[in-house]
Amino acid sequence: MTGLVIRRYLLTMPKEPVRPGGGEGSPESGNPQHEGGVATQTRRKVARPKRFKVLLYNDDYTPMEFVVKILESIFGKGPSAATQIMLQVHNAGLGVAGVYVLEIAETKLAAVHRMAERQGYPLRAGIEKE
Ligand code: TYC
Repeated sequence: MTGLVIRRYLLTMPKEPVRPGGGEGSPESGNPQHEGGVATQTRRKVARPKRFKVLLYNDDYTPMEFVVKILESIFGKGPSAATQIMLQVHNAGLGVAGVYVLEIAETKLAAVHRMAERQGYPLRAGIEKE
């Protein structure tokens, strides 16, 4: 895919340097520029969004069925995956409910806390950078 795009850029490169400070050929746009007749390609780095794990922690009071329900309703897990993750948390002390970009992870975390508080369960959850 990238190879095709670069080849296309080379075919469509302007003969003259582009206007200073912008336009399609500026470094910001990621398009090619001419420099003394030599084709150069300036490519901006595309930021790969950092990802964050939403973790669930074990406790002695939150019912297993409730944790499964949280994993299904907030994290979109099917019954089998939800049960596996719940058991992982129950047995190992913590487990990963899902991995998301920060804003989504924070929203899911808030949803977990809200649901647990409403029912009066001490379920703990947190976010950790992947
Ligand atoms: N340990 C709880 C119980 O035995 C179940 C549980 C699982 C609680 C996962 C919290 O994140 C949790 N009822």
